[in-house]
Amino acid sequence: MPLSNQQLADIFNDIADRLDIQGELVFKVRAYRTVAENILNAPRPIADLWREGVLEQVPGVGKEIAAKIDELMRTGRLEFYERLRREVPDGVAAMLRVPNVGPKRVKEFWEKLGITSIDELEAAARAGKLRDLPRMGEKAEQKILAGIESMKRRATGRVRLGDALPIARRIVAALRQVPGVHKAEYAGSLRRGKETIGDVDIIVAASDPEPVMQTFLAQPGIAEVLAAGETKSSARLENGLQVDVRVVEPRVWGTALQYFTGSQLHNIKVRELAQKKGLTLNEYAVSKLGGKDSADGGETFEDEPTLYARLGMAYIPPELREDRGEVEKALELGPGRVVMPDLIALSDLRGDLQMHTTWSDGATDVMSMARAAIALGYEYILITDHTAGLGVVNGLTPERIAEQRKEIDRVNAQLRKEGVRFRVLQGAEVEVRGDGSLDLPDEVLSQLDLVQASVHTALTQPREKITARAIKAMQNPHVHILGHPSGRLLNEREGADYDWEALFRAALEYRVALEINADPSRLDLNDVLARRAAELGCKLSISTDAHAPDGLNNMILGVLVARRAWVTPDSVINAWPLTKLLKWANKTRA
Ligand code: DGT
Ligand code: CA
Ligand code: CA
Ligand code: ZN
Repeated sequence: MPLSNQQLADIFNDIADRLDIQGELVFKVRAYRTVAENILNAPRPIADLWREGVLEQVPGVGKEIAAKIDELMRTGRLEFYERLRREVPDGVAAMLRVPNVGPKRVKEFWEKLGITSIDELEAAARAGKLRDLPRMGEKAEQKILAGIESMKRRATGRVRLGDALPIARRIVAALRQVPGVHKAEYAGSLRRGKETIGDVDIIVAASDPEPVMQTFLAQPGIAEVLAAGETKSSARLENGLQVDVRVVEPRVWGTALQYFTGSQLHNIKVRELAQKKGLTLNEYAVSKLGGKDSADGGETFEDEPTLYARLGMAYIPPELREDRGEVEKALELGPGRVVMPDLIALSDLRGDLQMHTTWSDGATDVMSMARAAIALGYEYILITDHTAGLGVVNGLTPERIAEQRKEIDRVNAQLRKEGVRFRVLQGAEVEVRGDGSLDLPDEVLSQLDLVQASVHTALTQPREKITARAIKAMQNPHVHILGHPSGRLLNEREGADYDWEALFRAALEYRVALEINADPSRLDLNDVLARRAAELGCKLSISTDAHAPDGLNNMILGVLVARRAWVTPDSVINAWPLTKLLKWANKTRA
């Protein structure tokens, strides 16, 4: 198969990119770009010119490049290019696609900070590690972050929950400050805690919409105003996220919030039920079917619980409103009750069981993570640095695990001296190798308080193989948690194709907890899988995978996933008191 003009152009552009990152002379880099451009514009297939021996007819193609095209056409590969790809890794070259990031910056990120992928770049920007580089600063760092978010949105048109939530909270907080505003809330998929968000829907209760709209349209980060109406405005933010703001009268708050929270399927189900009771329902009111227009006759509701009660239903938390059985349940329970009253909440969590420190690829030491966790009100944390097998800088070896234990002991002793009731536990995020074996020996694993095993590589193995691999890892009696089970990255990469039912049954049998990883790019297990796992009786852990103290704040994202999965605190191991957790960890296994 001869290469197409497009394929050739892509290769030469890629060569130019990588040479550029290496700091190659400008004219050399430009020569490759020019050739790529001319190949794309060539009126005939380059393969034909090659067969005819007239490659040099293409403008910019001299002896050297003709030889390269010849090698590519003959062998399908180019030694020069293969070497360049080894020298400049794919992830490094990929960073050029980030807006406001050019070859000079890529070179610096790579050489000075060891960053080799867009994900690492994103993490570094979030951790504030880019700002101190030459010609950077905080503003440039923020721009790069917004650029990455917008790239990730472009893939699906949807923004990750973790990217939308802080923005929506900031805008809602600003709107609540506006004089005359009774209530303001984000609704839609964001209020339901969905893993990705199409757009943000904000509802405001106020008698005078004008100052609300003024404040909204003056928010920082707005790239474009899409609509500026009296009671509804829309804007597109710099990261591509669209935000709609609607102002309603305070007396219709309950119906409006319910309507715009959705989901659409949930609302359809609720409306059908209302109709069976002879009622109609819209964003303003509940009215008698066949009666007068709701505007002049309907019954209004100032909050959601009274609205659901009027329809003969228990209150339904927003995260459950997906028409996955919640409406039936609400009818069964009836007015005045709550569906899943014991649904897990952020305040139920007593610790965080996945985080990284400078012992592997984290940003800070053990004590810094401990202090941040104490400030969040936790009772314990599990430090889970990477093992050496993943090839991250600094992966843990058995020797370094012993050294780390000493540091953790020192931290615990110091906290005890200060009278702080808090325990740092030692764990590790152990690599599950391609064959399901772990990259630390059992005698080392047995010394850790809790062990998390994670599959990071060869996620595309066929279903049977990867399922058997994860199950084999779980069979190791020292493994307690399977980390980010699917390995998916939101908007970026599909997860592994497991036989989930088999995986969950194995988790149950070998008493391994499955993680809901709260990292904004993971949320893994997802809501549907986590619900099934919990239903089968599997234990879960909800953890942030923080690589810096700030990352611990992502816990809410995992909690939202767990709530969408109908999870209660009894099945979440880090909602348990420390003594119960350790007792469970020390279980002897047959
Ligand atoms: P998204 O933005 O795609 O992540 O999902 P949602 O659920 O936020 O949907 P969106 O923004 O289109 O609409 C917000 C809510 O408005 C939706 O969840 C339910 C409510 N709604 C009620 N009836 C309708 C309808 O007929 N069409 C649409 N689009 N939304 C409706
Ligand atoms: Ca929406
Ligand atoms: Ca919307
Ligand atoms: Zn991991």
